[in-house]
Amino acid sequence: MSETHKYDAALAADIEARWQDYWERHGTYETPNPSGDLAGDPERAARPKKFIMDMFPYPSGAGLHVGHPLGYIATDVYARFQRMTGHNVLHALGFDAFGLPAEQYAVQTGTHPRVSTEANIRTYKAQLRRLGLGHDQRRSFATIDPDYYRWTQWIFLRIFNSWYDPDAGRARPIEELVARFEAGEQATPDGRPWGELTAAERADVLSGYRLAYASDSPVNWCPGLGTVLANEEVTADGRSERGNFPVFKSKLRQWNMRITAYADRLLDGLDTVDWPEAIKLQQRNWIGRSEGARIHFQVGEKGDGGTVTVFTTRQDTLFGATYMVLAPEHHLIDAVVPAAWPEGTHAVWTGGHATPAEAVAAYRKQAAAKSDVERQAEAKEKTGVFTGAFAVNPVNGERIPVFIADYVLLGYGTGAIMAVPAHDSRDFAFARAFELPMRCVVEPADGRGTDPAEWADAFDAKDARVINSAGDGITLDGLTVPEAKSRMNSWLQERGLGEGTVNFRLRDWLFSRQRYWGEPFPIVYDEDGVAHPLPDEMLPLELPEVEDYSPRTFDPDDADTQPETPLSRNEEWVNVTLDLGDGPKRYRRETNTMPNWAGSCWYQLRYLDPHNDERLVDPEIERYWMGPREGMPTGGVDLYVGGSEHAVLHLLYARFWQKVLFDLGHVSSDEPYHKLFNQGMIQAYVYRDSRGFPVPAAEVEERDGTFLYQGQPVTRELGKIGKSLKNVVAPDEIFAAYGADTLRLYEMAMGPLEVSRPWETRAVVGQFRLLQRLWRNVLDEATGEVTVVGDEPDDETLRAMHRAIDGVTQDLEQLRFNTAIAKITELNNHVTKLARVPRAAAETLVLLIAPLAPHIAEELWARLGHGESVTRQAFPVADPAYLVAETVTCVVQVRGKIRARLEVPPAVTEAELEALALADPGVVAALGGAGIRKVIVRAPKLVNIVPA
Ligand code: ANZ
Repeated sequence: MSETHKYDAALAADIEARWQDYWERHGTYETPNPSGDLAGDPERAARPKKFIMDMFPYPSGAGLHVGHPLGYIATDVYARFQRMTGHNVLHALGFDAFGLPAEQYAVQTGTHPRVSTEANIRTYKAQLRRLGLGHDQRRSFATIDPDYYRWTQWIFLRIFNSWYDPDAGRARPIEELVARFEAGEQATPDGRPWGELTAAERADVLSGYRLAYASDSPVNWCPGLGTVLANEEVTADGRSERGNFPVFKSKLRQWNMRITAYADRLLDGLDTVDWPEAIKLQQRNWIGRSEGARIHFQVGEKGDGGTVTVFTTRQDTLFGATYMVLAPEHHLIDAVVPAAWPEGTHAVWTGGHATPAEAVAAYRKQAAAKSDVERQAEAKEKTGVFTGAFAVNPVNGERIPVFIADYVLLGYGTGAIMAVPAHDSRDFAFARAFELPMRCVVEPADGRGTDPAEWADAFDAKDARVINSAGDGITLDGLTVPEAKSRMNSWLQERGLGEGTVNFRLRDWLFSRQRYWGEPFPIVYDEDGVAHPLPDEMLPLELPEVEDYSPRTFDPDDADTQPETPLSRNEEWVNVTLDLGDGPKRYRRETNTMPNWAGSCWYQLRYLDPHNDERLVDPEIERYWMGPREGMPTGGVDLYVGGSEHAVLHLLYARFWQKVLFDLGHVSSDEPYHKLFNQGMIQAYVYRDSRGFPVPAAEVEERDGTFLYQGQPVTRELGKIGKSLKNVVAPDEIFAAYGADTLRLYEMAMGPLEVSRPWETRAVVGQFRLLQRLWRNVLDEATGEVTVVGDEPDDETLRAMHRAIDGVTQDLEQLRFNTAIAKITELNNHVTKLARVPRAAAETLVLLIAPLAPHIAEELWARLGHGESVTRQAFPVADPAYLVAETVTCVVQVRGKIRARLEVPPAVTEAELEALALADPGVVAALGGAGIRKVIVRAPKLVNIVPA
């Protein structure tokens, strides 16, 4: 116990430590489950519920800085408010702990990643406890716990053992597909009966359907990190998001998740969730749905080069296609390239090469060195080379030259386009550079003529009419673009020349990494290389304890390297004898590990039923906390708070897993997170010296508006908080100076939660003073005696109390913590002015501030004589009688006779009052159309009108 009774840092520390111990001892934040303890408590079981979640932390070696807890404090305040308004609240926090950063830190420091990760988790837990966060500790876990990742592996196996049935629009168990093959209801790719395929052939066929599958396709290979990466982990300029190393396309056998099967559902689901529009938009763009057509072109004189299929969103412009472009990596190129340049080949088309083969080889090499973004840049000069081959435009039989050019990407559509230079700006620029013909097929409405040779750029008005488009059995002239598209689709379809289609930008999710610190795949290979899932009883497949966990990395710029998995170095672990149902056999384990996104794809479910080792989650518990309900048809967590940087990574992956689990009947909610809220960032000042290097922010002095470090002037700007910018403020400093309640209040008061805000250590004291004033409103600092009195509050105080209750309730419900604090401050200031503080006013203040500053609220509540924790006290409810604005009665006289009484606000102005009086029907009648000589106004009580 502190010696004095003044609310200072020492007393705050003492109060906070005591209440944190109390909460822990009493399990104050433990939340029962419906099938467990709640079953015996019908009153509690009948309450409404709220599942409130944060994006869980990745515990780094540096511990928390003041920017980290912003979201955690916000959800904690909201969760406390919901408890006080009678909800069963599920609020817990686990740790995301596999992945590259932990592993890199381990490699740097030479400690095993498990050791350093667990130490980091301990530090985080202590810091979070010090903040007074009300988490249900029994529901905490880390993704690296074997009894957690056992279920990550179990889900992987469910995904592996299922396929997406497009007719049913959902995932189904793979055995149901096998049954269809066996019954002949579904044809095998080469038409042979299922029974005639070898085991390896069957495995191959199924691999083409499974939602998790291994394939040899071009992947993002990052030699600098020694691992392959998902598209989502590669920056717009073709480097690794982590480490900023070059990323190359390389053909490697890797695991993938068939997230593309869910493209439509992932789009549609966005309409059912309550998320910021900006995040929905990012997901929509990432999924990138385009409606268009596939059109087949014969290549070579008599179709002898085969068929090249293009994807276009402008099939209405097929008559304007004057050449074709393939991505330089397109697999058909080698088959179409002739031995020599055709007669009369334009000199600019050959790139100065003697043969088409030489030209193609040289160009491919040049293209391989560029990232997709560089290749697609609008402004870039268009490059390419003629393949020597021609294709036939199916709509008019025209021979058109086939080029390769890097502005066409292999990974989009079909990797081939029909070029319509008059109506596509990239094609226009290319056609100009290579002197290719252009044909206008959509009427320019802006006054320009129909000869593209005269134009400065392509013309693409989509509401215009089609021209120059009549051919064999089809005329588009005069149609609008949408009409022409649909007519073209039917024409193509009837002749087998193509069909309308929907293309997605989304690619399958590359799911294996060549790292040690991740979940091992529960997959083994037999001697024919066929992948077998481990049976559920063999889970978890634990990560072996190894000496050498370092990734093998390479020269970051050497694209020709090959990854090596650290797990492959442990021969005893890799080569095993297992009985998978047909007797003991030798197998080789998969040595890749899962990406660090795997653990966060389903963690919301683990909070629900954290110790279940029989099943993923008890269905009754899942339905109670996450199931669909009124206004939430797809169910999900009630509130999920986290940074917007996860828009297309974690949030897309987690939605995908949830949907698969939903389809397979393991959960009742089709979406994992119903309401998403992105908190802003806490930024801090960064000071730089004359060379531009950051200097320690804590040592900078301000003098007359300039900033000095060791006597030298430095510049100031706002930036992220971090070690590299030398501006870290640790929460521990603020705890020591003011305590956790002040830190919580300060972070919540800084501004609207969604807005980024600058940290200013000197401003923190403002919230400390609020708590000191509150403290003095309840008790005497000198003696520690409670000073409140039993008097009924006066009218003005009652109004102030109920206004605050009403405003704070609405603000907390809407996550407007800053304005809630402003209203509490206003009431506190009002109470400070009273000579004697009525108990009712003091208790209202304590209850209102309890979600925000729970320690001082507990202490004051106890000192006010209450035996129970404030945590589950009812939040005060505003009495509407005190919310109506005060009015006074104004008497209106005409010729000295009372003609009307008006209810007006006390602060009404003379002009307003005069206008109100003259408009009153009683006054109008009394005047009877007579003019007015004089109006005497004594606001707010009297108006006297003298008629002419
Ligand atoms: C002919 C055409 C005419 C096109 C026209 C556009 C305008 P979105 O909307 O992004 O789906 N395209 C198709 N595959 C490509 C690839 N692999 N690399 C680069 N470009 C590709 O864009 C679809 C359009 O982008 C397609 O429609 C195709 O060009 C081009 F007046 O075909 B269009």
